Amino acid sequence: MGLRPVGRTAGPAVEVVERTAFPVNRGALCGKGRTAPELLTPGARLSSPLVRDAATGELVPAGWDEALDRVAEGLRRAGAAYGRDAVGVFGGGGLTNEKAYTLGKFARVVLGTSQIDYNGRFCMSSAAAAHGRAFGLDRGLPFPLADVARTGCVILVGSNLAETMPPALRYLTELKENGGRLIVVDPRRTRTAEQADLHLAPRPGTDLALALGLLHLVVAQGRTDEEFIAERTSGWPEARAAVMAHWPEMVERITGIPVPQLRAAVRMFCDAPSSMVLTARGPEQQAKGTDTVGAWINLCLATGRAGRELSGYGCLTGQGNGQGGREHGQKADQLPGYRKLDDPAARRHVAQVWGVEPDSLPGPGRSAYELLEALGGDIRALLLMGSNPVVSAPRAAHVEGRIRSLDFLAVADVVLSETAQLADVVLPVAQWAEETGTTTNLEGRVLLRRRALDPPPGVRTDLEVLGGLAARLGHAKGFPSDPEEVFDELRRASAGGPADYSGISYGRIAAEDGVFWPCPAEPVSGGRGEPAGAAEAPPVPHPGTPRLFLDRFATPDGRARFVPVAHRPAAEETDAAYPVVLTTGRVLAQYQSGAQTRRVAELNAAEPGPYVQLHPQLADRLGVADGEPVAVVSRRGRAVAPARVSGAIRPDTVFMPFHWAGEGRANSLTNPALDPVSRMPEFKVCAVRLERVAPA
Ligand SMILES: Nc1nc2c(c(=O)[nH]1)N[C@H]1C(S)=C(S)[C@@H](COP(=O)(O)OP(=O)(O)OC[C@H]3O[C@@H](n4cnc5c(=O)[nH]c(N)nc54)[C@H](O)[C@@H]3O)O[C@H]1N2
Ligand SMILES: Nc1nc2c(c(=O)[nH]1)N[C@H]1C(S)=C(S)[C@@H](COP(=O)(O)OP(=O)(O)OC[C@H]3O[C@@H](n4cnc5c(=O)[nH]c(N)nc54)[C@H](O)[C@@H]3O)O[C@H]1N2
Ligand SMILES: [Mo]
Repeated sequence: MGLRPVGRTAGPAVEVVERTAFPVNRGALCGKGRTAPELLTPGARLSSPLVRDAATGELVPAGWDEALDRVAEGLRRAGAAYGRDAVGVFGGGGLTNEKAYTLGKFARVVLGTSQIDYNGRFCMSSAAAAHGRAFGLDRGLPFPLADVARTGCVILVGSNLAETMPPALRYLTELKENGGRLIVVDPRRTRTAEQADLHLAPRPGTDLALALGLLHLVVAQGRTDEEFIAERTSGWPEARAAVMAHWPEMVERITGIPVPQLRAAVRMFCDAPSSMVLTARGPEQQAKGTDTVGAWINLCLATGRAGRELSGYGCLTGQGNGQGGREHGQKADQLPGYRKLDDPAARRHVAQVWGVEPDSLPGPGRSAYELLEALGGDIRALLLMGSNPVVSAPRAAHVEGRIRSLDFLAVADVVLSETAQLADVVLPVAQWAEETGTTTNLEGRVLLRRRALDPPPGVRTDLEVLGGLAARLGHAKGFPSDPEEVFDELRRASAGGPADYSGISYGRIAAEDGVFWPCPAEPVSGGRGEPAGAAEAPPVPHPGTPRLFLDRFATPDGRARFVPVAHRPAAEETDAAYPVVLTTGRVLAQYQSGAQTRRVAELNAAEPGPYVQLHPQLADRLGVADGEPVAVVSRRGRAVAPARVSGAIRPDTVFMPFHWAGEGRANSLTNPALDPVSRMPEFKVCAVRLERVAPA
C-alpha cells in the first residue's frame, strides 16, 4: 500500500511509516520525523504535573487538580491586582490549528488580555507582512510545492532546505533534471548551495540591496514585462524610481557579490520561460525583513513572474504548523481566519461565534519580543504553550532575566525545557501521535493527523488544559477538548475571512489528502472556480484553492502592489570593536531550541553540541585550530563553542546554530532590533568579536 516502516521504539507501540502516495513529500521523512517516537517513551518526557514547593523552591510532582488550581489562581491574581493586560500568553507555531485557535480565544474571552503573541513572530512574520502588502493575502506558497520541479528557474534566498526541509530537496533535483536552473543566495556554501548552478554569497543583511541590484539590471536591460505591469500591478513608477538608485557597482560593494554574477543571475531568471523566488529565514530574519521580501516580490512582479502558472514568489514556512499557526488568532493583532483584531466587522463576526459582545474583545497587543521584554514589568503572569524562549529568543540572557522576574509562570510542555525549569507550574501534555488535530502546511494545504495511541497516564492534551483552566476561571462552556468540535467552530469563525476554512471538514481532509484554503462553505458551479449560478453546471462543493492569484490578486482592485524600498544597513554594523558578522541558523539533526531533539540519542550523536563555523583566514588570524574553543562576544553577551574551520563561509562572517542552552547559546549574542512592520528580530545579523580561549 505504499507504506514503508522507517522508525519505531521499544516503548509504545507506534511505528513511523513513509506513505509514498502522499503528494507533498511522497513519503520521504527526515531523521527527526523518523526518530520522533523516542520522545513518546516515558524516560524522555514529563509524566506528571510539577509545582514549585514553597519551602524548598524545587519543582515537585503534583496532581492535575492542584496544578490547574494553581495556574488559574496565578493568572487570576495577576489580573485582579494589576488589570487584565498584566496576564500574558505565549504560543507556538507547532501547535495544531485547534490549539492555536483555542489559545487565542482563551486569551481574549477568558483572560480578557490583549497580551498574546507566539514564536511565529520569530519565524515567518516578515514574509507574512510582505505577502499582505503586495498580494493582499498571506499564504506561504501560492502554488503546490510540486510546481517547483517544473518551473524554469528558482532563486532560493537564505534557505538551507537540504538540512531544514530534506524531503523538499527532491523537487530541486527534479528541477535540474527537467532542465531548470537553481540560484542559491546564502553567505555559506551549504549542502543546498552545493546543488546550485549559481551560488551568490552576500554579506549577511544585504539581501535587500541584492534584490534591488538585480531589478536595476532587469530595467537597464529592458527585460521588464510591461504588459503584465500595466494589467496586473500598481505602483511601478515609484518602485522603479527607487530601484534606479541601486547601481550594480554599488550593490557589489554592499553585498560583496561581483557584478558578473549579478548579470548571470538576471540572465538565468529572465531567460527561463517561468521562474520563482523562494525565501526562508536568511533574508526574513532581519530588521528590514519585510522590505527585503518586498524587493524580491518586486523583482517577480516587474518580470511578470507572479500570478501565472509555474511562476511566483513563495516563503518556505518553518514550523510544524507554521502556516496554520499564523492564521487563527494567537498573533497579537489577529482573529481567526486571518482576520484583523482592529477591523470592526471581523470583531462582530468572531464575537458572535464566541457568544460575547464585540466590545468585550481586547485590542491588538504587543509582538513576541516586546511581550517577553515586558515580563516582570507590566506583565506579571504568563501562560506559555509551545515555545522555549530561554534558548530561542534574541538577547536570551536578558529575556531569561525577564522570565525569572515574573510573579507567576505556567508552562505546558512535553519535556522539561529550559523555560519550563523556571516555571511555578509545569503541565505535561500529549504530543503528535497521541492526539488528533489539523495542521496547515506551507502550501496552505490543511492536513489531518489522527490519534494513533493513548497518551500515558498523568498527561493531558493542550485542549484539556485550556478547558480545565477556562472552567476554573468561570467559563464552563466554550472550551471543548474534542478537536473536531473545535475545528467545526474554527470553520465558522473563519468563514468569510482571508483564510476561509468553512468548507473544510475532517472527512474531506481525510478523503482528499488535504484541502487548500481558501475553501468557503458555499458551493461553486460545476465549472472551474466560478461562483454558483454563473454557469449552467450544477453546484459542487468548493474544491479548495491550490493555486492563488492566477486571475486576480487578493487586493481590493485585484492588482499586486509594488512597494518602493531602498537599501539600508543592518541595525548593528561591524566596527573596530566588533569587526565580524555573526549569523545564526540550523543544522540537520537538531530542531529549534533542541528541547526535543537533544533528548534523542541518534540525533545527539550526529550533532552533539554548538559550534562556531569560521573561515580558515579568520581562524589563522586568531590562532584558533579546528575543534578548539573560541569565544564569540557581542554587545549583548558572550558564548563559547568549538571552532569549525571551513572554507564554506565568507571570511568576514561566522555562523552558529542556535539549538543549545548554556555556554554555547547563540542567542546570548543576537540583536533584538525589530523590523518596523513585522516586529521580527534581527537573528541573522549582528556584530561580534572573536577571542581565542585556552583549551581546558
Ligand atoms: N533540521 C532542522 N530543520 C528545521 C528546523 C530546525 O530547527 N532544524 N526548524 C524549522 C523552522 S521553524 C524553520 S523557520 C525552518 C528554517 O529553515 P531555513 O531558513 O532553511 O534555516 P536557517 O538555517 O535558519 O537559515 C537558512 C540559511 O540562511 C543563511 N543566512 C544567514 N544569514 C543570511 C543572510 O543575511 N542572507 C541570506 N540570504 N542568507 C542568510 C544561513 O547561512 C542558512 O544556511 O527550518 C525548519 N526545519
Ligand atoms: N539565533 C536564532 N534564534 C532563532 C532562530 C534563528 O534562526 N536564529 N529561529 C527562530 C525561529 S524561526 C523559530 S520558529 C523559533 C523556535 O524556537 P521555540 O519557539 O523555542 O520552538 P521550539 O524549540 O520548537 O519549542 C517548542 C517547545 O514546545 C514544546 N512543544 C512541542 N509541541 C508542543 C505541543 O503540541 N504543545 C505544547 N504545549 N508544547 C509543545 C517543545 O517540547 C519545546 O519545548 O526560534 C527562533 N530563534
Ligand atoms: Mo521557524
